[in-house]
Order: sequence, then C-alpha cells, then structure tokens
Amino acid sequence: MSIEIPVGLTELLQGYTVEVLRQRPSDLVDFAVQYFTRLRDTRSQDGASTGGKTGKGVMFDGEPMQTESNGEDDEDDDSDFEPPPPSRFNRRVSVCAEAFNPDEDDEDTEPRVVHPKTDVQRCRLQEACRDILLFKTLDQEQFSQVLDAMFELIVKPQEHVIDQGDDGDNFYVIERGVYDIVVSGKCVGQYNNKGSFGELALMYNTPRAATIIATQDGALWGLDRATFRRLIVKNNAKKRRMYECFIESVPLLKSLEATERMKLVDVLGAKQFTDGERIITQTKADHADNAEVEITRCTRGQYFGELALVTNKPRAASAYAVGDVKCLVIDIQAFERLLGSCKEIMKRNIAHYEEQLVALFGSSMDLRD
Ligand code: 1OR
Repeated sequence: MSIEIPVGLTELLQGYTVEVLRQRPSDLVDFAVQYFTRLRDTRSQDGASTGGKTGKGVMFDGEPMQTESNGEDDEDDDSDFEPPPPSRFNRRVSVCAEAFNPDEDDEDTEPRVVHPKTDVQRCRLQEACRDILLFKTLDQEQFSQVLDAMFELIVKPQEHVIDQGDDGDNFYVIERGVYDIVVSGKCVGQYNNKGSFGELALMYNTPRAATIIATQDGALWGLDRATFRRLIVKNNAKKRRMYECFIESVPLLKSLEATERMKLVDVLGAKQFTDGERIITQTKADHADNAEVEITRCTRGQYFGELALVTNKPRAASAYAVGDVKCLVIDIQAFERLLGSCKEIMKRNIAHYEEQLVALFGSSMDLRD
C-alpha cells in the first residue's frame, strides 16, 4: 500500500522545525500553535500594503538571463496563491547540521588562513569582490580577513569547478569567464564574467545543488569553507536578526515559507544610496528621448528591479534615490531560486505599470514587448 504525502507538507514541517531549532521553545505544542497561527494569518494578509516611511525597500540585482523557468509560467488571473511546488532544490534539507553558535566568539581560537598576494593581485581581487552581495554586510576588518584568505584559481574550458552532489569545499568569486549552471544534466543559467557561487553547500551543509562548468578560460577567487563559515555564516546570524521582521512585512514575500524567507535573508546584501543617486539605469531605448519623467515612487517594503528579470528584457526604467535610501538586494540566481513562486504577483503588477504609463503618456505601451 502506498501512502501519498500531500504537496507542501514537507516544507511546512521543515519551516516549523527550523523555527524550533532557532528559537528553542520550552513547549513545542504551544509553539506549534503560535507558529501555524502566524503562518495562516500571514497567508490571509497576502497582498495587504504596509505603507510606512520612505527609504527602505527590496531590489533585484542582475541582468536578465536565460533560465529554465523563463517563459514557462503562464499568465494566471487567479488571485490566490498556491504554495510553491516542491522542486529538486527545496526538497533538500537545509537545516544547518554543523553545530554553530553565532554568538560564541571563536575568531581567535581558529588559525587564520592567509594567502599572500601581490599588490596587483589584491587590487584585482578587491575589484572582483566589490559587488558581491554576501560581502556587503561585513565590516572592514572582516572583509579584509576574507580578502587575505582568498586564493586565485585559473580554469580551463569544460573544467568542472563544482559537481552537483559533492560536499562543499570552497566559495567562489568570478574574476573572469563564463560559467554554465547545470542542474541534473540541464543547463539552467549562466554566470557571465561576474558574480559568485558555491555558497549554499557551505551555508546549509547540503550537497552541492548544481554543477558549475567553465565554458572558456577563466579566473576565480576561492574562499575556504572554514573562513566562509567563520565570517559569512556568523555574520548571517546577525543579518537574520536585523532583517527578519522587515522581510516578514514585505507584502510580496508573504507567500514564501518561513525557511524560504530565511534563505532570502541569508543571501541578500544591503546597499545605501544618497539623495539623487541612480540605483538602476534604464537600458531600454525610449521612443522619444526627452527628459526623464517620474512615473512612481516606491517606499519601505516595496520592490523594484524585478521587471527585467521577470521579462528577461533590458531595464525599462531608471530608479533614483529620494533622500537617503537603503535597499536590500538579491542577485539574479537567488531571485530565480527563491522567488519563482512570487513571479505571478510580480507579473500582475506589470499590468499596473502599464496602466500608469498610459495615464502619463496617453498611449499604450507593452512593457513585455
Ligand atoms: P552550492 O554550494 O550548492 C553549486 O554549489 C552552486 O550553484 C550553488 O551553491 C549556487 O551558488 C549556484 N540552484 C542551485 N544552485 C544554484 C542555482 C540554482 N543557480 C546557481 N547556483 N538554480 C538556478 C537559478 C538560476 C535553481 C535551479 C532549479
């Protein structure tokens, strides 16, 4: 006799388990009542706007890229959301198995890894690491320790930097080269001369989730597992405490499981901008290249930068800071991995952008063209 496990049950219990491990409640049943009540309330509030003060939002970083999921989500007018379908990725158990107490200061008990570098090498390394989101929340001393520990790696065409299913040894930052992302034999995306990979196995003690293959001669910077865990994972515990409440209040992200929101916090970076500074740059040619017109303002809890990633098209608008602005940013791969289930909400919101443009310019424009 076969027993069918209802879709979503595993993720639901996994979310609860992670919260139990994190918060260590004294009464598991009471905690379960609170946890699942909150989850139900969160779900039923989906779509409600929080409003609030200007200055903090969520943005999505990266260039549109071909991925497996592009184009295969049909427009769906149903207003209710279904929980994300279990995928190969979210079926993995991502509860941290390695005992790790973020508040325990082990920095001076472990030997520091230092790979000596020439000035030129260090400059190149610094440049490659400038936009790595995982490094954006490190303080100067931590960042400097990360740079000390990194080592250069030259790769040849067809070389496998990572093989799916292996244990994680290093985290990698790309200096140059194009790398295919292959999951179960299928190419699901590509890194093009920038970005980083290999963080998942080190963060969650899971087998490598994808194979990464160099398609041409390239250069990478590696960071060993121990240093990554000591500095980045430790910092992530702080990051979770800082951003968890905010992320929970973002309407777009309400449909995510608690574990998925936690993973989102783990990979996001913080970027600050001053008044008038350009945050994203329009790359789509405008019909009339007149002066720029403000079409809308986003405030705390809202998001931008998703359109190009959802439609796989060039950036359709620029975004500028109004006053001092702090954005939380995720890159395109994390966006694909973690926000697939939010794409339907984003797609529906594209229709609102189109309505705003009609109101402003009087003619219809299809942003999805
Ligand atoms: P890792 O340590 O598991 C493989 O080693 C790395 O590939 C992984 O960390 C990520 O850094 C990177 N799914 C899983 N891993 C991915 C993905 C990905 N993309 C990049 N990596 N997906 C593709 C999203 C465009 C989801 C596929 C279903």
